Amino acid sequence: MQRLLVTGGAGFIGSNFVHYVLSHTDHHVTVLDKLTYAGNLESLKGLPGQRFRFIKGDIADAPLVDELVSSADAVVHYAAESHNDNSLHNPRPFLDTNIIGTYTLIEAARKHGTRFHHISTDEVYGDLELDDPVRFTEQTPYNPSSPYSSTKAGSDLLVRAWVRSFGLQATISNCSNNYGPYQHVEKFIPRQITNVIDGVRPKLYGKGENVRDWIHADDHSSAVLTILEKGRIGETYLIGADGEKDNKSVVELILKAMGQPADAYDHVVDRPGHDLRYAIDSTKLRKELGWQPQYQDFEAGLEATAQWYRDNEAWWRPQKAETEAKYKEQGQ
Ligand code: NAD
Ligand code: TDX
Repeated sequence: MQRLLVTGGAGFIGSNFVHYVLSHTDHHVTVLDKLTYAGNLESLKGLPGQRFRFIKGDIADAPLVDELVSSADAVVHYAAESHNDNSLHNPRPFLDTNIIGTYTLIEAARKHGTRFHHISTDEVYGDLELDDPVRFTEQTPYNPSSPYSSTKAGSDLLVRAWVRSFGLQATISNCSNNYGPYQHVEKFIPRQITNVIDGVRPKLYGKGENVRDWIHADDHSSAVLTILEKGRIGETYLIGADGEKDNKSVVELILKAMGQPADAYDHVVDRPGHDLRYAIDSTKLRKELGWQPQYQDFEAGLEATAQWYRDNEAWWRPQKAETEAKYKEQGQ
């Protein structure tokens, strides 16, 4: 039986992971989360009290982190400032959390000899051309574009250096774009689903040609658990489910799933520095650790996600008006 410390467990992917771990293993989970605008305790409702506890706090708070890491068998580090658009308008919190927060955690993990898994993103590799025959692999050079992705790249490099210089017992995973329940309404898919619920037309940045490689959050969780159990220390694993789609097609599928005409969307101002395409080659994870994604039908997954937002309006409604007001200021 393992005691896991999950940072950022009140956010989108972290909360999905906590639900997944508690229903698929006997592990005990402690969540450490600052409850920023992106954290929501409602995402952690109904979990078994004997195997779950929540601590509100900052991953950059060294004494708190030291105490929690000292009593954990493994740390799974999801906490981050995660939204590219926010990073373009106010980068500072991205440095504080993604860089200093990660540094604080790995210092504690090295002191206590604790197993550490660092969650990262494919965005550290920059972007690909639409017709590039090659996808990202573990060997692709780092080339991040935004304040968000550059701080995630920095945090990955810190973890790699701590492995090499101090023998930190760490693995790293870089995953593609996630979708599923509990995702904040600032993000692309939930923003458009909740717009349609509100009778507002979806907003596509620029021409909508940009490609993202979609994976269901549960498939991300199963991959992380696999790496935690079987991954080789010091290794990086790319996580992806062969889910490439351009943004225009995703909006059209959302409109279809929600009974609207396929062209009922608007084009808005593009994101500065907008990465064109991400695509993951997850051969290493599949071959070496035997992982497989379970959600192969993106359209069905999207329909289920749209239904989740219809059924859980009380979860997202409090964030919607403020999020849209911020986008409006930016012409988006
Ligand atoms: P999110 O913004 O939904 O959640 C982040 C969580 O971290 C929130 O609960 C927030 O309160 C918490 N947090 C922020 N700063 C903190 C701090 N200083 N101390 C403690 N807690 C803090 O993010 P997400 O989309 O769930 O992403 C989680 C992780 O997965 C991030 O590391 C992100 O880079 C990575 N990732 C995300 C995606 C994606 O598609 N969303 C894809 C690949 C990797
Ligand atoms: O209203 C929108 N319209 C639009 O066209 C929004 C919010 C986004 N977009 C576009 C921008 C991207 O091409 O949709 C795509 C997805 O946008 P986001 O949901 O903001 O995700 P992205 O920038 O791709 O980053 C996400 O995946 C990688 C997560 O937010 C990151 O945390 C993760 O690292």
